[in-house]
This record gives sequence, structure tokens and C-alpha cells, in this order.
Amino acid sequence: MSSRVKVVVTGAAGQIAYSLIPRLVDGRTFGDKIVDLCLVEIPQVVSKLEGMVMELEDSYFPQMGNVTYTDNFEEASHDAEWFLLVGSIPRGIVYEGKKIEERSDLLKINGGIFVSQGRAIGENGKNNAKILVVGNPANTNALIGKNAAGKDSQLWMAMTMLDSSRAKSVISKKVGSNISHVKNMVIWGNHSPTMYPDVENVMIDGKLGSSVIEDMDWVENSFLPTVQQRGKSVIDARGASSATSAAKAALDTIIACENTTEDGDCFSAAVASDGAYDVPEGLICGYPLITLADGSVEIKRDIVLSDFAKEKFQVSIDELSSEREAVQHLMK
Ligand code: NAX
Repeated sequence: MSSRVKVVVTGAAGQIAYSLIPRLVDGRTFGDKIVDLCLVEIPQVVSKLEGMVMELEDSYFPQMGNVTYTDNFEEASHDAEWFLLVGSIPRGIVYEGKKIEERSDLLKINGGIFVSQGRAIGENGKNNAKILVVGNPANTNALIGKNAAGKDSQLWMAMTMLDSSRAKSVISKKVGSNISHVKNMVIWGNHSPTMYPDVENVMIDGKLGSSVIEDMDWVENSFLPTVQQRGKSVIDARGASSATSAAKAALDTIIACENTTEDGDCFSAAVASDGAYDVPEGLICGYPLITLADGSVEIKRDIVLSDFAKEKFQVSIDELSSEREAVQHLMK
């Protein structure tokens, strides 16, 4: 095991990154490894990162290694083991004279960014690099990046851990149990309102969710919409999108990949389908994942989906397929 790890973070001057970056070097996420950080921003705001670096230096982080910042992703990508691709153009901003509201516009603009970032990761990142795409539309950005990277030994993921944590929170409140007793939470499909958080296969205090929560009316009309629309509810209440919870979810994804998964548990992220659970091959789809003792991350394959679950999951699979159609021109 290497005693150093190099982590590249894009969108480093953004909201999520402000919560995320300090916790990459606080000794919890990567244990006792020394963490070298390379922070990436667009040219217009890259100079702000000087302030972030000052704050990191002033924070007393014994595990912090070299910290650099740049607006050149290609330069940043050399020999990195982890890439946290947080940077993207958000919905609602005016870009080249047009207000970006539609998912299709987001796909077009951000897709281009992920082609060049993917290529650089394939060429310069470590062969076993792990890439977590946070910037939306996360699954399809990851699809584009993975395709441009063209290196199967690297693991591309899109983040669904926040959806998983949100679902665990709602379930723990419903059953009156501590959130840590809610395990095996799967987010199937796309990180979008079509996602299917699986309440039937979750384990609550060691019991299967379907035997603890039998009120399907609550599942359909309260649980699912609450989790699927939680991002929007946070924006409505806070006037800004989820930041500290998204940062925590990114850290939890890294921790889940860096440590062997407990028996009977799994974690949520979207990875390329190899046909598992009848998802078309190649789509970056939310799955149950496990990390094995040798450090490899695999899809957990023994989960049984009910007809109700299959129907919901299919809606999200169809959305992912149509997003893939929309970005065909960016795929080599
Ligand atoms: P901010 O707008 O605060 O920050 C984004 C930063 O990315 C900006 O500073 C921008 O300059 C930078 N950026 C844009 N293009 C870049 C590029 N090519 N290279 C490097 N930096 C670039 O957004 P923030 O609240 O931090 O959210 C970031 C992304 O996370 C958004 O796309 C957002 O939709 C997405 N989210 C994803 C979540 C998930 O669960 N997958 C949940 C939270 C969040 O909504």
C-alpha cells in the first residue's frame, strides 16, 4: 500500500469543494496516508484557490502533503489515484447568452468538458485510478469521460451516495431507528428524479426492509418522492444546492472504496453496466457495490427485485439510454 495518495478535485472554488477539500486531508478519509491535492478551476476563478490553499495551510492538517492549483486539467492529471470531478456548469446560469434550464443543455455543455478530462485521465492518471463524478448530469458525464479515457482498469463512478444517505435518513425516521442501523441501501438507475431507492432490499436492524415497511402507499407516495426530490427541496429552503451533504457523500464514497465492505452490506454509486440486472451494457447506472479484500470494487449481484421495483428501475434505465443517445456525438 502506498503511503501517499494524489487526489485531483475540479470545481475546487465551488460550494461542495469548500466542504469537501479540508476533509480529504483530515486523516479520516484516507487514514494515515499523506494526501497530495491538486485543485482545478476554470481560468476565470482559479486565482481564488490561493485563498483556499492559505486556509488549508492554516488549518493544521498533519496528513496534508503537497497542495497545488491550476486551470490546466491535463497538467493536474499526472499520476493521480483519485479524481473528484465536481466542477460543471450548473443549471440556472446564463451561458453564452442563454439561461441553462434543460437537462439536454446541461448534457451538451458539460459533455464537452468531460471528453477532454476523460482523455487526460486515461493518458495520465494511474492505471488503477478511481474517478467519482459529482457534477451533473453525473451519470452521463461519467459515461462520456469513461469513453474518452478508454482504460478499463480505471473505475469511473457517478455519485449516488447522497441519494443513499437521504434514503437512509427517511427510513430511519420512519422506523425510529438510528441511521447506522439502516444498511444495504441501493439507489438504482440515474442520479435524477427517476432514481429508484430500494426500500424492499434495505436491511433495518438486521431485518429485510420489505418485512419491516409494508405500507406501500407510504413508499410510493411519500418515501420515493421525498428522496427523489430532496435536492430541489434543499434548493427551495436554502436558496442554494446541497453542498455539505454532497461533500460528505463524496467522502463516504471514497471511504467505501478504500475499505472492505462488511458482509451483508453494500454501498451506492453508479458504474458501467456489464449487463447486470438487465441494464444495457455500458450505461453508467446506480448499482449496489461492494469492495473486496483485494481492493477491487464489484457489483453485488444477489439482490432480488420485485415487480414493483423492476417497473420503477426501468423508467430510470430508459432515461439513461436516452441521455446516452443525446451524447452519441461525444463518444468515439
Ligand atoms: P458551484 O457552482 O458552487 O461550483 C462549481 C464549480 O465548478 C465552479 O467554481 C466552477 O467554476 C467550476 N467549474 C466549472 N467547470 C469547470 C471545469 N471544466 N473544470 C474545473 N472547474 C470547473 O457548484 P456546487 O454546488 O459545488 O455543485 C457542483 C456540481 O455538483 C453541480 O453540477 C451540481 O449539480 C452537482 N451536484 C451533484 C450531486 C450528486 O449527488 N451527484 C449533489 C449535489 C450537487 O447538486
